[in-house]
Amino acid sequence: MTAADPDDRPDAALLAALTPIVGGRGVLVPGADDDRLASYATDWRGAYAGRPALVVLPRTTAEVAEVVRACAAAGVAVVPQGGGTGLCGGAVPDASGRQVVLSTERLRGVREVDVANQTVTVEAGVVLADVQRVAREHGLQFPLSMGSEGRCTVGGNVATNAGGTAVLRYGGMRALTLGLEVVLPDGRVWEGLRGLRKDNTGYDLTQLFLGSEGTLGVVTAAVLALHPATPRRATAWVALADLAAATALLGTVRAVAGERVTSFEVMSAQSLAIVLAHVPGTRDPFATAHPWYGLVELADGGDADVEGLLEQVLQEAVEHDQVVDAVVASGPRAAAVWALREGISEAQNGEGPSLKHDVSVAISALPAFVAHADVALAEVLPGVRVVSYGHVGDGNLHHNLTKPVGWTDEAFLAHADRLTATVYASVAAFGGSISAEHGLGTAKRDAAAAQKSPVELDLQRALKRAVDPAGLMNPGKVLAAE
Ligand code: FAD
Ligand code: 2HG
Ligand code: ZN
Repeated sequence: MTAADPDDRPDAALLAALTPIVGGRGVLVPGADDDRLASYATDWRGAYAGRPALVVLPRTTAEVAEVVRACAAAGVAVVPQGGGTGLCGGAVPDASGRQVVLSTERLRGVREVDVANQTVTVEAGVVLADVQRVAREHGLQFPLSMGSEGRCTVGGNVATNAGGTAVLRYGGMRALTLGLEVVLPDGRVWEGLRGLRKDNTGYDLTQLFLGSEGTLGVVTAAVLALHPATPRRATAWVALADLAAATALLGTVRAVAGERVTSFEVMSAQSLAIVLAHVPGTRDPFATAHPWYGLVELADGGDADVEGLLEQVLQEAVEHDQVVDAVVASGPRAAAVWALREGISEAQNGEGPSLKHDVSVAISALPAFVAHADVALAEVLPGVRVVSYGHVGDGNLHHNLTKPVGWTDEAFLAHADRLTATVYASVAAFGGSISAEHGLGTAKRDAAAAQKSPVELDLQRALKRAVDPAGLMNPGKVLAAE
């Protein structure tokens, strides 16, 4: 984008309408503010890029409502944006230069902590790690946890129905969100900030906005469910002969440790190799390589001996040939094995483009799914590196692909569509989903539509039309613009 490009000149009438609402410092204008504007035109990973007409930074729900109303009056589309860590292009404007990016970065208030009700009410721009910190300060925890937690926001978490590494025990954002405040596409505010765990008064509007990816309105605040703190933790890093061993081990862990199982993650040998190559300070806990690795975490808030419980799990697992080797870690050593797991996403960027496939199948079908997909992928592109890892306790793998060694990015990307179609065909063969936790954005919109029945698509389009008849709220995301 350059200041000289006439297409980049902002709509003067819209600018004049928005500036009094948010103040001069609350609007970024192409040309004048190009340096600051650039980061709002792309996602954090740099995988998607667009051209905003303007970037607006409201400070309150009332300002968000006025901004949305002004945009609706001008017939201008609004793209809600949180931390920009979404992996499907949902927060990025299109290339038209006519969409307004509405950033929630100045909506950072913690409105209320209700310790007895175990809830916190926060504004949409609060960063996930800050919600976790606030909960800790009150002797509680907010268990949503993921590699992007230092940047992603509550609004983004709600809008993508984010998952992460503790879904097995606590559920994802759907389970953790009790109420919402949302600015609707016409600028009206739906005030649904109820911290109720039971509320059967008709259609569940809160859940309607979970996973709606900014296409039904701008989430401005949320009531989140907190949980008792679980300071006692025990973490194991295990070597596995294959993925079937992982699913068998999951059964053992659950049988022995019950609800204390917080995380059950896996990563393939290829995933560990790229972490060791690209993440400084990491090292392989074992002397030799193994086909798969697992990370198991137990946690308790009382005085349960979780380390003893984990030892018992591992003993049973060894007896049943479910693990080849294992280390139990605590303190900094536990943090070191978590770094191996959390580092994969970033490490994969170090190997060039990552074809991301955030898929789920039934846990029992995971080994057969991977075998099926990998045979087919090797036929499409011999040497393609499958960086498979994820939340096996939820049946969710990130079956990502990296270029063959020595290939250029361009040569690899020429095969991208066929490779992705191959993974999706395997997902369909096993009755799975092509988006387990990241959403659709623009990246998976059409592939998801192709797998839905006409009835399901009709219902989804009808919902969109009912809430956003003018089609101005993040158009083209989740569903193709009509
Ligand atoms: P953005 O990227 O800004 O936006 C995402 C979508 O939400 C867009 O469609 C946007 O329009 C919409 N949106 C944002 N804010 C609002 C709002 N206030 N109102 C309405 N719509 C809004 N995801 C997981 O589920 N599990 C993981 O384990 C995980 N790990 C990750 C690790 C890394 C290293 C990275 C880079 C990403 C990871 N993600 C993961 C993806 C991402 O962090 C989540 O999707 C997160 O919820 C996005 O939050 P955000 O604030 O960055 O949203
Ligand atoms: C994870 O589980 C995230 O690490 C990111 O969901 C996955 O980058 C990815 O593909
Ligand atoms: Zn994930």
